[in-house]
Amino acid sequence: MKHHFYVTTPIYYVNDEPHIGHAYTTILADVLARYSRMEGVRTFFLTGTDEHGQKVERAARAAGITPQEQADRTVVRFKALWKKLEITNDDFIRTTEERHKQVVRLVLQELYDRGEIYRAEYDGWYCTPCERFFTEKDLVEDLCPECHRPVERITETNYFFRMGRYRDWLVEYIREHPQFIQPDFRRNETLGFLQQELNDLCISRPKRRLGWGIELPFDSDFVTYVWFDALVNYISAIGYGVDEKRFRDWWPAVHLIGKDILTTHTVYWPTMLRALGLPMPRTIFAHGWWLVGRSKMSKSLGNVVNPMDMAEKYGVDAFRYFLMAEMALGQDAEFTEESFVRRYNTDLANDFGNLLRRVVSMIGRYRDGALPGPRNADEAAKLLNDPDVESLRAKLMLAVEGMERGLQEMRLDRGVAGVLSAVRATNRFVEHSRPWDLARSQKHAELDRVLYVAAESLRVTSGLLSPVMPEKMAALRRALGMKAVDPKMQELRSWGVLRAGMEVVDIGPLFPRVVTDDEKADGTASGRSGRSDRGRGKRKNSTSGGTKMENAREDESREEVVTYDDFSRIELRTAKVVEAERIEGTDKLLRLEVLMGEERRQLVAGIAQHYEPDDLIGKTIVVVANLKPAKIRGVESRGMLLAATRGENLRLLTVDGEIASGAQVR
Ligand code: ME8
Repeated sequence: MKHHFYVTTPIYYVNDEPHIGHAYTTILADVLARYSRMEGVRTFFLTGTDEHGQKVERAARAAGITPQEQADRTVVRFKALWKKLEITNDDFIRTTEERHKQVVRLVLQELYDRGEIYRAEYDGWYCTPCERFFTEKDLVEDLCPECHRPVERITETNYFFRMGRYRDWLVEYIREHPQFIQPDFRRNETLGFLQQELNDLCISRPKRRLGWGIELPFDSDFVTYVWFDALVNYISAIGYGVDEKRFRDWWPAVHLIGKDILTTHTVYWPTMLRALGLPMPRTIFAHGWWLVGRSKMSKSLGNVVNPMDMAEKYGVDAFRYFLMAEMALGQDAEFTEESFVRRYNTDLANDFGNLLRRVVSMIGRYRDGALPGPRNADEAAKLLNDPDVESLRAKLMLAVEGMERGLQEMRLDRGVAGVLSAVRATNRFVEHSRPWDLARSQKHAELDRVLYVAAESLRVTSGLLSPVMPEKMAALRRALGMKAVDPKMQELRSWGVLRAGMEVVDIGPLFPRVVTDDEKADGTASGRSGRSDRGRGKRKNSTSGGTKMENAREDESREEVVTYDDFSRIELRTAKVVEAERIEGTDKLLRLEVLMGEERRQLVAGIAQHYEPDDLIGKTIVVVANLKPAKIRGVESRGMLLAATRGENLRLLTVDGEIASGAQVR
């Protein structure tokens, strides 16, 4: 087991406000830090801002303010966003803080004294947006190899760090430490870069060209190159050169970065550390890019996603969940609001929310809000004699292991998917066990077992997701009557933690379904929310607090109820039959062609023993229009007609009077 975990994000430039890319790396670091704390590992999580250099100076000039004012204004936006997004960083470092500047000067002086930094005439190509020098052969079609923008020829005296001498050592180190640069293909990218000669690094800027930076301790005509300054944050924040004990306590770190800053982190930084005689970072993990649709996010395209807006609109935890579940770490991922809503509705509102609603409402209805089940560990263990319970417990343990593996392999998306699959298995377990029938037939022990097992599943799955959705999962665990809302991994590996008698409270929908614009256009939205509010009686809508479940409604106690939300997902429409024929080789099936408004559709219906094809032509029937298409005897059916049946008798549902085909049925 790791004995400590020091995780960092890049420190972000303060030339502009934060966007979803910044939010992503920071949420990722937060989630990893929270899992680490959950494992009981001592954890330190650092983020901050990169406040020197040309980018910030330019932004300040454009705004008519000083660079320090620019930094002071923007840093507030970052800090406010991290607060909103429930980020639990232990420190926030700004490169304009004295504690940082002091260490940068110390590092510079140390390297200068040891001959690792020298002064020389420089002649090269400079890319202002990237703030980097390139040699002639680095350029791609005379443009910057990184950002593909024009470069300027610059000749000036500068200070250089002897980076080139560490090339062979670095190649060797990377080869021998597969964990050092992750994922693999990024390691190969760095190794590819190191195949060419490695130049020394220009680490100064003459003040006459750029004033906004940390002055070199050995030459007051120069300031420090912004990258040389910024990278040092990872050690200045933990007391390098100032508090040696603290520094040794935390270093080395796991650095999370985007793929855009791979070279600075996997070449500049390791060589700087080597020159200082310090150990290498444990891992540098470069994640992929969030694209908006298929495009890169950029101000000029006007497609920058504002994380604050998303969190406001859909809730912080749902936003965190989406980012973690959607991106396969290392790869690029596409952000669209549509995919966000789809995942939210499927995973959270339907699967997860549904399980919670079922468990809470049935415990309220059948057991007056007190969790039934085992009173001690022995009784809990006995439940596992039931093969269905044991199989569900095994699935939950798979989810725990899957999450642990996901964390090790930096594939959080897989860890999260494993939890959702356990949630779905629990929903199936409930459906299969039919607790509403057990209640009706007074099978108390069996009913108690189902309710308890489903609640245990919620305990484990909510615990596993709590680093991703801290606030919602804490609310859920409180709803189960748990005091320990911040779970430990050990608890999640155990079975039978909940105890009979715990007070289960209804906190209303944890993830209210998002009604899409399409649904609104259908006119179903207003009906839905109006109805569901009335149907919910005294339930509270917010996730805070909660009322004890005691006002079960009569009609709900008869059997498993669906909410109006559930029902309204089924799209019923009128359809006019325009063609009908028997399907060869069967005596039950008819193929129908129906008109639904402008649309013509084919259906397959098992009504051949009740209707002659010709009798159907012209009838206006009712069809489930959004049923997943299926092939029946090789014939595609896009929808299902409704019929009333009893015994052998079957009669189609038709409409009482004239109405256009395609009309909504409610
Ligand atoms: O580079 N998708 O700061 P920066 C995913 N100050 N992540 C993204 C992203 C996107 N579309 N856009 C940005 C700097 N990021 C330097 C770092 S560290 C010593 C100095 C994230 O404000 C990603 O983590 O440009 C990327 O590496 C970082 O923001 C760049 O932030």
